[in-house]
Amino acid sequence: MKRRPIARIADALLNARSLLFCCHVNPDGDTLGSAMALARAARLLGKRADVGSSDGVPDIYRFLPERERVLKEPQPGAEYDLVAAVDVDGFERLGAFGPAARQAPLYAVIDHHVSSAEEGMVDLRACDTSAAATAEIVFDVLKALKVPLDVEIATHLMTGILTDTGSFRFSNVRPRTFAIAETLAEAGAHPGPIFKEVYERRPFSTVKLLGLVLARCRQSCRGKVVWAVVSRRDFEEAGAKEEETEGIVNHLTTVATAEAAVLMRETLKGDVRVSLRTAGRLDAQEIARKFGGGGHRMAAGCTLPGPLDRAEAELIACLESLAQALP
Ligand SMILES: [Mn+2]
Repeated sequence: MKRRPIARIADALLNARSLLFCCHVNPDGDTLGSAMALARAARLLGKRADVGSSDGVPDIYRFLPERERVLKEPQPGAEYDLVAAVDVDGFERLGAFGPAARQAPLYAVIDHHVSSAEEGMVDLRACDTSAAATAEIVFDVLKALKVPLDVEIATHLMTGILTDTGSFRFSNVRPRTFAIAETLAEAGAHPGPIFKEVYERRPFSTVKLLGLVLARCRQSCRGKVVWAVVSRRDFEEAGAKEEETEGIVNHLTTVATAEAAVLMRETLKGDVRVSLRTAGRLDAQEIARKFGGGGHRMAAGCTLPGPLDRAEAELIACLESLAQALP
């Protein structure tokens, strides 16, 4: 991306003494890895830096070197010169850290999503929707800061890129993604062991849940819409936690006819978290936005009020009408 926003963010980080890097709710490898890499870099520069993740660190990301320093809620009395939202734009997606971001003397956004709101609230913005992962943008920021790329920082960034690109398979991968990955691998972060940590050290319950959910997957519009739901009963039967639905939607996208693939899961609070993927003809981000969410053209998310069956009916009807209109 352009030099200017990167240089401005780098200057702001250098001028701050106390920093907070915030992840989005329902955190993924990119938001966690990017925020942790920034916090570690800031500390290497002699600053005080925290990572805020309202929903904590899912078990599959427990191997990340900085996980111990992640806060689930703001520490009482903590004050920051700079708060940055990482891989997210919008205070309400920062969970418990939304107020800290709102009140920050300087509020920055480092992100690769289509930006949503709060234009006037953001002091500094390094956003590039062509980046496969926010970790790619963070890589440029760290380069501008001249922070040495140690194996820990490289591992965080490689995790962000690996998980946001479906292990270098998705259409968001660009030549530069490999160039950055090359540098990260040279610094000691090989994608193989990271893949193993994230995807192949599952508890039995994750596989059990996958089976229960896939066994009940449904389709309509001659296979253009494919979906599955995860109810509280499924979580109980499998003995699984909320975060263990991660990746299930990617099985639905493998259906050849699918223009839209959806996984809906009932949360403990009773609302319905939606993961939406499209084959590219339908705009996932636009659809998610109708329901108050956001994301990218081919991958997006939103939350609907429960109960599950009503949310399912509403969302699928919307997708069916869009899918039917396709030539
Ligand atoms: Mn991301």
